[in-house]
Amino acid sequence: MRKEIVLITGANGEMGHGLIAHLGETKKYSIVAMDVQPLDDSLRPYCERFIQGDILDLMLLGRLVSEFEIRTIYHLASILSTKAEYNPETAHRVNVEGTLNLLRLAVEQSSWQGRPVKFIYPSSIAAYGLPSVAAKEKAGKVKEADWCQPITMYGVNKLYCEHLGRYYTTNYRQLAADHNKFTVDFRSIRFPGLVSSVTIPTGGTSDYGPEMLHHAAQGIPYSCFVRPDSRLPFMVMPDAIKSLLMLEAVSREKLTQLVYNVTSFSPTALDFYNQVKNAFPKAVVTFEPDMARQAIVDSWPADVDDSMAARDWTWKPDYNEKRAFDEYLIPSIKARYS
Ligand code: AKB
Repeated sequence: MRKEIVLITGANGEMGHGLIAHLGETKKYSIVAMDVQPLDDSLRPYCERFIQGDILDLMLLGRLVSEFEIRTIYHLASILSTKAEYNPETAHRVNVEGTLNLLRLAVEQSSWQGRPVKFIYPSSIAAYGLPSVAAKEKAGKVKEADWCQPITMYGVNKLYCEHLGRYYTTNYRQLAADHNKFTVDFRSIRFPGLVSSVTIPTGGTSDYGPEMLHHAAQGIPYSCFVRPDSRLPFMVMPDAIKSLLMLEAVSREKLTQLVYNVTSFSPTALDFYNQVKNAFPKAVVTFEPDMARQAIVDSWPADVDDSMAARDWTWKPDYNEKRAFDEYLIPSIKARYS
């Protein structure tokens, strides 16, 4: 008998930390975690197994199929927007071919089990691409189907993988006699910039928010790479984890689409600074925009419309801006660095 598990790729990343700690605490699932980097010691007790390896390694994925019965895949591994621009082709391999490998693994598992494996895929506001700051200001809350012309390799990869997930769910092997028998149950969330009190993201373009905060808490000066008036949607990690778990749990019939926006609050970089300065009055932050990274932020929406998630699976964030800083970020970051 193969053991029933939940597979989490990108386990040592920002979201992996939050998800593993949360699922691990519930003790409801056996977790098999995967990452190219070693897993933090703090997460090991929550995992049935940790596999250090690459999602491009087909032999490794093949061994997983023979050993485990995978109920849900949280495919969190990816190369983020800024890092992806330094080597777009490598990013494409990891972000797209890696996702394709996992979708094929999910299909194989579904067919062994005679039921669709759930495939939970964090997409991003990087899937959007607004052509100018004026268009961004005018667009307001962007809906899932609008402005899908991303300007980064990461955004292109995310948008395409959403389509791949839809294809595997509804049209995979559409000419075969057994079409639609055991395909996957793909569900995706387009996340805004994420902020965690535990980890600092690496290689993203919304990183100025969390970087400013973590630098200030450690008394390290920070040079912010976007203009003070730059506005992006953000969300704290507990809400991000909550949304992933809600989307995983909802019954398929309730879902009217496979890709959903979620959001919490939309501060400018200056709003972020004001929150940080309020909590850490000695913080030294300067604004020195990097034009190339600024252009990426300018192409992402200032806000997204998450009414479809609210309607289909009762999504609502627990944290607005005030609660996020006062009740989650500031107290836990102070405790972390004290
Ligand atoms: C990034 O900046 O690349 C990510 C994202 C918005 O998906 N944080």
